[in-house]
Amino acid sequence: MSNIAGRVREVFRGDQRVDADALIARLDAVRRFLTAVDGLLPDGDLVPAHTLVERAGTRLALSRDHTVVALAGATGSGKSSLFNALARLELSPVGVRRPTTGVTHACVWGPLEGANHLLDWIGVLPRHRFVRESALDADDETALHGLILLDLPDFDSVQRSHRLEVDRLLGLVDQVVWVVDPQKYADRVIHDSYLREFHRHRDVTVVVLNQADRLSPAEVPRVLDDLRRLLDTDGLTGVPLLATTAVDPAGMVGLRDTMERTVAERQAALRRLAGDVDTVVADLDQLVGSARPAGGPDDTAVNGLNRALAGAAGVPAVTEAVERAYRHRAGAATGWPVVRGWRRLRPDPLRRLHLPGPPGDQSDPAESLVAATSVPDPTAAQRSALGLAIRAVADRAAADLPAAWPGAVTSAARSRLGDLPDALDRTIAGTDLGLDRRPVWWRAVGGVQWLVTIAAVVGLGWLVLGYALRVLGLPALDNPMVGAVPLPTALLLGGLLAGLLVAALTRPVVRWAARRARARAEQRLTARVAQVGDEYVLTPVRIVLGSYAQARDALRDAARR
Ligand SMILES: Nc1nc2c(ncn2[C@@H]2O[C@H](COP(=O)(O)OP(=O)(O)OP(=O)(O)O)[C@@H](O)[C@H]2O)c(=O)[nH]1
Ligand SMILES: [Mg+2]
Repeated sequence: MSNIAGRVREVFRGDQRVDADALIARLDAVRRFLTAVDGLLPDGDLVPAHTLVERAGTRLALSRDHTVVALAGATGSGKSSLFNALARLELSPVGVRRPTTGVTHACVWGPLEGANHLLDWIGVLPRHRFVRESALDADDETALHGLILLDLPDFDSVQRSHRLEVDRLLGLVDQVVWVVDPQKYADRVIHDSYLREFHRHRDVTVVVLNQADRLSPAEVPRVLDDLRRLLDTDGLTGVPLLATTAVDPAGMVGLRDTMERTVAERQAALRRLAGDVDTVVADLDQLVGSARPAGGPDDTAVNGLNRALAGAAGVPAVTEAVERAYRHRAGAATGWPVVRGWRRLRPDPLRRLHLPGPPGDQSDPAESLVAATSVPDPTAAQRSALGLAIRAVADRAAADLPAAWPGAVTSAARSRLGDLPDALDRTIAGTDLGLDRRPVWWRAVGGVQWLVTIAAVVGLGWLVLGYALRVLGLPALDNPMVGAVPLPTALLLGGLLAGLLVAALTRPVVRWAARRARARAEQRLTARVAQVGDEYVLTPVRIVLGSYAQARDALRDAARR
């Protein structure tokens, strides 16, 4: 019997050592990943990673000297029998009524104190904890010191609570010994719902074919071969597969040896967590992919955004007003003095938009910090153009990112949309439109206009005086002559003509200068509006792209075994 029951079909495969520091570094990388994607990816996709970080931290902090091994399997496969056989004591009731074990039992090899915190965390009730340590057989059991063996309820149970308990514990233990029996070893439940799920934990998986004594010696290798084939299909190629007989001490040798090796290596906890990191990283990989993140939103999209922002901010209306205001103010400064006053009565085009009026205008609203302009609100078309431009920025920036990210990039691009109108208005109000100083040439032309007007007025006065003297019969003054024309007439006509001439010559210059002022204002406004776009749209997008890059790097670090 012993040659069959204790047979080890495959030597323990998980001989790759896991370095604790490297594992901690991988867990840190998962933590960095979670920080980077916080609020950007759906929380539901991140639950396993959060659970891993939390569990691994606790497991490593609790005890690295203990190895928690669970016996899991279908009801009646012999878990409790194996548990008792390994403990060499009747600790967990073995029964005929199925299922027998309803709550997890634990047996600790070595002092219980050190293991208690671990068992509290695992959730084994104190009355189901046993200590396998006595003065009589202390030496026999030394090789298993540090082992915490768990006898789990059945996972295929009719009792839902059993299944939940098993699922919970399988997430916490360091190693799992799957117990199957000759009748049910090929059951779909164990393979589809459990073993296959554990394929990333091959290093901490052992499968035993229990009740081997119920098979003939010739049948054992055949069943083991069949089981091995099934395990290969489950993705568990190479896991240790043993035949055991719980009712015969000789049939326990192989399993006992395996347990002793596991305990001596003190690697199971680290390997299990490393397998958990592998699983989490593999699942997260599709969220992050290997796309090289763009450095930032691309130029074409940004130019489109700036144009749309300028439209929504009313830049064309303001620049139009700048041109008209220039003409208006230049006209008031250089025009014929007689009509200047009348010109001044007409409202300044910029003041009408509640933008800076002519220099010296005391009621200037732009001087207050919370200026609000009366620039017309964006039209529906401008608003939708802005929406499309923001979308285009997000789409282009996220073009190479995996499916989980474009949504986050778009949300970021739109995150401050509600603040944009005010920000744009403040920017327009605060932009120096370049009209706050009167050009010197306005003053020069204005001075000339005054001179010629004074000349005309003097000429007119002189003529009126001469006429009055003549009417009153008083001796008239002798008018000096300029060529053939009397001086007062020359002054009047010359002054008037010169005024008209100066006005006519100035007009095209004013128009040209007004267009230049408009172009300058447009340049300044566009630059300021682009800054708003950068702050309110592009920066949030860049932050998400930065988070993506961090997440990708972190995941790459976490994947490094
Ligand atoms: N012949 C033989 N019988 C065994 C062996 N292992 C267990 N049995 C018997 O199989 C039955 C079930 O054993 P348990 O140990 O209670 O099985 P279990 O897996 O703990 O079952 P649950 O607690 O219901 O999940 C009992 O009658 C055991 O005596 C074995 O290796 N050989
Ligand atoms: Mg049992």
